[in-house]
Amino acid sequence: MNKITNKVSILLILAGVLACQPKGPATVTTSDAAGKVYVAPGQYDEFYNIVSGGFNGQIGVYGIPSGRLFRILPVFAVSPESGYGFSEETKPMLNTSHGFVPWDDLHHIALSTTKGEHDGRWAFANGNNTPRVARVSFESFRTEEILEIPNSGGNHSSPFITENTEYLVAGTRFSIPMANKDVPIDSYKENFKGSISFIKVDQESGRMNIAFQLRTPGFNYDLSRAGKGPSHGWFFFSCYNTEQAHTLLEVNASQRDKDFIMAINWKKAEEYIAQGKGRVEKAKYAHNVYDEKTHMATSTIKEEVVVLDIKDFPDIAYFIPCPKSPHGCDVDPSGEYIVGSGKLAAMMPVFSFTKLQNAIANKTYDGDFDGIPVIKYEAALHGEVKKPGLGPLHTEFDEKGNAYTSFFVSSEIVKWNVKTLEVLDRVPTYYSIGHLSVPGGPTSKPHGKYVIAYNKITKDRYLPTGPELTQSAQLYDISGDKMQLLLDFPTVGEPHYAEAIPASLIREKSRKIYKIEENENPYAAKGEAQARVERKGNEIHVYMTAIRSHLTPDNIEGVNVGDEVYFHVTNLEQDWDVPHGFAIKGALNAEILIMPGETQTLKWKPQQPGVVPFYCTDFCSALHQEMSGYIRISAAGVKTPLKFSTGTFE
Ligand code: RUQ
Ligand code: CUA
Repeated sequence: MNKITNKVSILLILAGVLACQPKGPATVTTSDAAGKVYVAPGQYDEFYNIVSGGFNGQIGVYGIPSGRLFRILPVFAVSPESGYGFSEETKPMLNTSHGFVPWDDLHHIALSTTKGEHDGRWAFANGNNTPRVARVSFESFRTEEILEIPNSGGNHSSPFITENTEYLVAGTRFSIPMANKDVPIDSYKENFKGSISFIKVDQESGRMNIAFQLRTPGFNYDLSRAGKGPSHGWFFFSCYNTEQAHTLLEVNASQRDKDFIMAINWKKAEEYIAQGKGRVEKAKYAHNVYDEKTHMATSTIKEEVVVLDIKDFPDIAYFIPCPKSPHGCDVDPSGEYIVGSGKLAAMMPVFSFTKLQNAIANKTYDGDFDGIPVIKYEAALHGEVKKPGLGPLHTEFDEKGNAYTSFFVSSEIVKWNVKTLEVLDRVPTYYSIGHLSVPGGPTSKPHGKYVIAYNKITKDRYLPTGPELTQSAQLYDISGDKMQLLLDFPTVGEPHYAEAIPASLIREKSRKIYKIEENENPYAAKGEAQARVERKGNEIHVYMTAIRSHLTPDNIEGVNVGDEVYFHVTNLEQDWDVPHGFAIKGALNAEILIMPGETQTLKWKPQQPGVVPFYCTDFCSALHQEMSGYIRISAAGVKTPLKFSTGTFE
């Protein structure tokens, strides 16, 4: 669209908004909706939407209500945009006990909270396939830490967070034999176990470590939520495949009428750990940390975890029966109600935390499973939402006592009242919604206003792009009695969970530059006077600086085929939004992008003699095209003297 038609359509939209000023209830026209999502040029969005990228291993950052994409944050995937996972400094972030794993499947986002409310410190996310959790800083919008989770086979019920970010949990989706035991698959019932890790978060630095693991019965742990308010100190997990099938789960894991929600008293578990009752087990897992001062990541392999077997500690765990193959397991803002969403059930049970506590006190049990008490269904039940829809998955909440549940099979969002359990409204989604998000929806204090649907299928909603169509989100206004569809917006990757947070909690603290005098990277050149080239055996270290619009040094000679060349590029700029890039022909990894004040390193192995150009890849000034240089490569054994310079020219 050219600028003129663009202007015309904006005017039409605005005219439309004016033309349908409040004329009675809820008749919605397109232009009314357009007015609600229109963020005029130069204006900001009200919310950040932090959206998982699913199989791309990244996080997308969008604005709400506009749906504009601001940034793709690489987490469990290498990034061709920033060089994350390609530069020498960031490669260790993707190290695991299996080695370098450059691609994972990211499902869930958990934003840090204090007293149950968003605090804008960090976002956490799970690597589902090679079990890991990550922490992203809201100052730098970068992945600062990745912790591998041992004894896990699919890190799906992860990460979920306690009220004050004391712990994240990471529960295994698939049970496995612990300690890599080689056993027959059909010995599932006797040999396979579940595992739930409690990851302690340091309140200052955000650093994560596995405080303890719970050993749990062998079935599947799908999703989770922490208690809050009165239920703070508890965690709830949806469990399926309590049939303990190990083949054709689509049939064999759907036999029982009810599976479970597992209620965990983590404060009790914490006490047992403090009393030294945990047993130390060997395990191997990587802990990777990115240091903002050295601009470098390090990877450490850890060797042990502390384990509590829940069957040996009778007051840690209880099972609540929940019909049929529950997926979402969500706790309302008051902390009193726990919603179970049985994918195959025709109603949705809502459990009461108070009733659960009474049932435990009175031992209103229905036998046990593997030694863990099973609470009588009715004893913990607040009530059932009758005939809400087909295939309930996830529930979020607003600030007015309403719940919003996604229904995959009937492709809709259903609004209902948490106390009365009455269905209030329903809207179609296009198509097959998975997760949904109300800003602040999982916290004690929802911000409300919108619900966003993250759909699994888009079919005919957008211009086609071959066999793979864009993934998509949809924004609905929930400020009135009826939900109103406002906007479709494409997402990058497959969105699973997402959270939305007021921009005001993050915007002001966004980092602009790294101070050059605080740069502790050992390969930094903190001024052009420090730029140099050094040979150490067959390693060539180029300490290079970048500032508009030249690289120093930009002429290098005396390098041979067989050498390994490390370009350590320091960006000397101290201005916001002036990264420089670096690329050299034949680099087998990638390019790098260096933020103001930062040092990043690209490794390059010349393979033949000649003169090779390198240049800046980020259009940084009118003379960006001039920001380039040459390196001369001599054949192996040729003694060309080592020489470097900038600016000598006759
Ligand atoms: S899941 S679509 Cu991986 Cu969170 Cu429910
Ligand atoms: Cu620096 Cu272009």
